[in-house]
Amino acid sequence: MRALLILSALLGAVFGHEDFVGHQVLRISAANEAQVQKVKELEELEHLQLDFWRGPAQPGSSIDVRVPFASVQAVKMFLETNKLSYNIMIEDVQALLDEEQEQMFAFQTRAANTDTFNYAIYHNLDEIYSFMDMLVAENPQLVSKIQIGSTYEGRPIFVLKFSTGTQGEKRPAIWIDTGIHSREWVTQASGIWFAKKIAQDFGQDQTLTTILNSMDIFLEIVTNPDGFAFTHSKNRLWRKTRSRTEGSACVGVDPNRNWDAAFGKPGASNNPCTETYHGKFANSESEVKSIVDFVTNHGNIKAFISIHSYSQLLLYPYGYTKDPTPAHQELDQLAKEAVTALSAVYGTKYKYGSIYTTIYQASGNTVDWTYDQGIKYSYTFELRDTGRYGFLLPASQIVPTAQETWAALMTIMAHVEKHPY
Ligand code: 0X9
Ligand code: ZN
Repeated sequence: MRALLILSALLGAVFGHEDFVGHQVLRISAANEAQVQKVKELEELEHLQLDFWRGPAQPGSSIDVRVPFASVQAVKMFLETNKLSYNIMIEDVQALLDEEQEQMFAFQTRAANTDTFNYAIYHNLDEIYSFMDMLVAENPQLVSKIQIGSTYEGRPIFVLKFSTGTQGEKRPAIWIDTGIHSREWVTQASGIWFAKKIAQDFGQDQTLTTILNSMDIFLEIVTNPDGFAFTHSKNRLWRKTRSRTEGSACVGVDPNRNWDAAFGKPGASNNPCTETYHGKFANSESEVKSIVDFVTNHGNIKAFISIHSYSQLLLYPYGYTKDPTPAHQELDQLAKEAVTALSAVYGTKYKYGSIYTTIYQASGNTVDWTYDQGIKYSYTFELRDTGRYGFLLPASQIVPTAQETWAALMTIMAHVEKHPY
């Protein structure tokens, strides 16, 4: 084990992994609007290189921020001076990353098939792409793989199609994507588990079989392949795409601000150096445009579910405005049923509501666009946890997270199947 650790440290040094030694994640509580403003001032101080994991949003909701070692003192001073209370959620980010790496190396073996595949550890892009090929090869009657486009760096973008229909037929369909934000690793890991679950339960589970007898399911596990590859090779905490912006040294666009729904309006940033940069124009990111083209060409998608982490939320449109959608009542009721089913599995508590009212204003986000395209059942999840580990959820929580999320997904999918529109 020691040897492995040393080896991975060496490899990290050779290949130039970004290191997070001494970085801390602080949870700040801003009780009133004035305090929220203070935190926003802190956010403006670019030299501190802060990475906001959550918020700032409404007063009362907590704010999680990763602070590089060199800024820890200054940030704590700022908070104390401004009477903002905080606690340390993660003492040393690198220590968690080392543990994560150790797990990945210790249990990693090339699986020969999807039964021996290890669902309880994190996998890299090659492993996930070969998982998809194995699943297709094992279930040729049900599963196929479609390439919907290529990334900025030239990687293929794949979607798994689960269908009992005939070729060329466009049945009403359910779309699920995971990993549009590359660092949200529990989402891609859950996507893998969902894929196996669908293949396994078809013909066994009555509800899923009924769904698949009239509808197709599309599942995009790695929605931001360049970003995901980068989280493995260079920077575990990379969120955006990897596209270059002319005139800026900063890389990447937030693929959850790049959609053509109130694009560029409040709730996104026009600064390429921020984590919520919306990009030069709507659909500038090929990872987004590929989905837009797919959805438009398909024309019969009835539910669109985009999966993120973390915070334990089930959200629906809008994010760009506080105004409720015409479908508000039904979406809210179904969200309530879905989180009830989710909680029944392991007791995990979820909140639900519109994006705007539940977290913060977010323009150009995925599900606002899909809803405005006429896809009524547009939902987005924020999976585990509520911030103890944040984006660095231990691998031991992958399978439980996927299982409970599946209960919520089944609730939504069964409702969609029963309510054609
Ligand atoms: O800021 C975001 O894009 C989302 N939070 S995250 O930590 N996953 O980046 C919130 C925006 C709306 N929520 C979802 N689309 N899940
Ligand atoms: Zn996200």
